[in-house]
Amino acid sequence: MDLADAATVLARARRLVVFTGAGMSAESGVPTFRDALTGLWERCDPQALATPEAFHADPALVWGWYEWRRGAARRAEPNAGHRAVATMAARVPETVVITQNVDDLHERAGSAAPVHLHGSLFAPRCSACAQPAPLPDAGEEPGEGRRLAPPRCGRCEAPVRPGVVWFGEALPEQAFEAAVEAAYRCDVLLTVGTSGLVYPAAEIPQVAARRGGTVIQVNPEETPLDAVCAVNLRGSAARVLPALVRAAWGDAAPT
Ligand code: BV8
Ligand code: ZN
Repeated sequence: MDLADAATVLARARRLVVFTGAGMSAESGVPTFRDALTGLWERCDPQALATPEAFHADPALVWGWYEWRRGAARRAEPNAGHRAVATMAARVPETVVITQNVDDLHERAGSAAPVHLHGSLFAPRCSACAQPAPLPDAGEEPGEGRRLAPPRCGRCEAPVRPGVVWFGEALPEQAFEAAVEAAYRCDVLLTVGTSGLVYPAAEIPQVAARRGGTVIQVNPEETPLDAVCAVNLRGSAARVLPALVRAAWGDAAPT
């Protein structure tokens, strides 16, 4: 099955889930999780750096990494793939965007309220009392590879932490429940730019397939999700998704 088949399935969808990973933002120049390791951090294993233990051991190293990544996300622009996802939601009555990404590119491309399973770079909070913390001013982010001491909580003086979900931390309960519910109900799930290796997020496409939903994958590489998808489109998000929108609805797809 190929793009034309995927477009036929999509055009008929009534309840669509779009499930995205770091590959969705790759063509916007946002480093994927694994390649955000340069300079000071290149020797680090991302799975070791993205943990509460790493933050506790060296807050400035971890806060610096996230602030550098937040600056990169802030300077990035949504790509044609993000815009195609926003167009789909205007065509399919019930569409839920579920993302593992911590950038805000889906929002900036017009997707309303995407479900962030792994939190967001734009929602720092107190590491002790969880009070939301103000975003540092734009341009205050550190240069690549710089340590930066985290700000202190205005209420209890504890260090502020990034608003992301670290390895070993539970996913936000409300977000995960909403994602499972959407995967349970959908008739089509489009998975884009995810390696399908991180759990429990990687369960989402499998829930949809088990419930009889049709899973379409967009990824230049093979992933474990190949096993559950009915249509496998080998290609990049910014090229395949606009073509899919054009083929499904004849729209002048976003460029
Ligand atoms: C939890 C936020 C329990 C932070 C992230 C052993 C076996 C199984 C599981 C585990 C295990 N040991 C530990 C675990 C659990 C662990 C886990 O799954 N580990 C994996 C690595 C084995 N999971 C957890 O710890 C989770 N929590 O389990 O808690 C618990 C329960 C109750 C109470 C307490 C505790 C939390 C996981 C969340 C971690 N946080 N992000 C940050 O960003 O710094 S994960 C992070 O990595 C991303 O968010 C993302 O989810 C993940 C990387 O995945 P992808 O998005 O897929 O990105 P990746 O780079 O891997 O792949 C990119 C893909 O895009 C590729 O396929 C590529 O081909 C493709 N691509 C490239 N370019 C393009 C493209 N596609 C399209 N277009 C392109 N242009
Ligand atoms: Zn506090």
